[in-house]
Amino acid sequence: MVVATPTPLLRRGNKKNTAFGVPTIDLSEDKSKVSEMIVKACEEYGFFKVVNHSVPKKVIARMEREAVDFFSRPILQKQRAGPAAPFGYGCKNIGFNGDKGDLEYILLEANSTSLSQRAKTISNDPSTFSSVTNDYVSAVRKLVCDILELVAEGLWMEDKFIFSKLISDTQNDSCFRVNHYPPNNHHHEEVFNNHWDPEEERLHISPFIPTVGSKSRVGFGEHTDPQILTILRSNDVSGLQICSHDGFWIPVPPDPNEFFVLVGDSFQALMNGRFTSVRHRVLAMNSWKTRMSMMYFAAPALDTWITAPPQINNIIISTSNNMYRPFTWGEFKQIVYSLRLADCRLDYFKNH
Ligand code: GA4
Repeated sequence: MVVATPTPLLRRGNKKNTAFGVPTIDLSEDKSKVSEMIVKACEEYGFFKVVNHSVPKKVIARMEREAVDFFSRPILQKQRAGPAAPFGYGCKNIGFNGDKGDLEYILLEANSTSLSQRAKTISNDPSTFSSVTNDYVSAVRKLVCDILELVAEGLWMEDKFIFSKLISDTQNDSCFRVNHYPPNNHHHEEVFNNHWDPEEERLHISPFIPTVGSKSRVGFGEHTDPQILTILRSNDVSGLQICSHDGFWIPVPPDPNEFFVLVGDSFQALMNGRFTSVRHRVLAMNSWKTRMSMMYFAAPALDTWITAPPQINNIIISTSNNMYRPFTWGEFKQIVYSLRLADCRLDYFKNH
């Protein structure tokens, strides 16, 4: 069990290490301290930022360049890599059940064989695209594994690899996504986004969303990620917001040099509710610049059982029963794709 310490584990509000209360974890600090801080952040927010990670700047910059290059192409060329069903190029349509967002994206399986196939439809130089993407994905997969090992240590688990082995497994079902949000001005839309459908305009303004003038639109509607962990990196354009446990939307200032980590539904289930997945969304605020973000969604193999290991239940004194019935990642994915973006998918697996 993590022993409560008198010093605050998350330096919230500390100007140097946090902004707007986003918990920030310095991976170069003392390991036992870092592991406790990560556990705390997963419990309190399901979200944190990591600094001093080991992903080389070059690997990030190359990936960014490939993605910028792709999105700058004419729509007809981009559509050759689509539709995203679920993998490939997608524009405005999210999933299969009518969700829409003010964005275009590429969604890729994060394994090298399918990547090199897909790359042929994405780039004029597919071997460069797939090697750059592979380098990026391998580096962030390593980051996920490091973080999952720190979580296991922070929880005093006997097996340090209990979570990370789900992702280092060669059969892992992780995916990689690059989202591209048009700037929030109509002139640009006409020029850059000539496939814009004005009839859908009404979908972009919701009464629940604080508007900046009348111009704030939903880039990516609120949802939780179904996987175990997500590693997000964006350029310097804002838009991401996370929902706190008490229901407040917190804007996350972008930081192109660092990574944000999001707890997904599967981690919530693996932790028997001790961690909760973070609801988040992207609003197209009054920015004149294009936001681009890349996410690695870390998921286990399809036949992996998602259920709290016995040691987890031993350390959660208050809940000795499983909150969710055991399910495989494959089974969960099926439910995920049958529902809408904003739905609470884990509710379908709740034990009553
Ligand atoms: C949200 C997290 C990932 O981006 C994603 C998304 C997926 C998709 O775009 O195809 C989903 C969405 C995400 C959750 C609900 C379903 C599936 C769209 C959708 C409406 C790739 C994922 O795994 O789940």
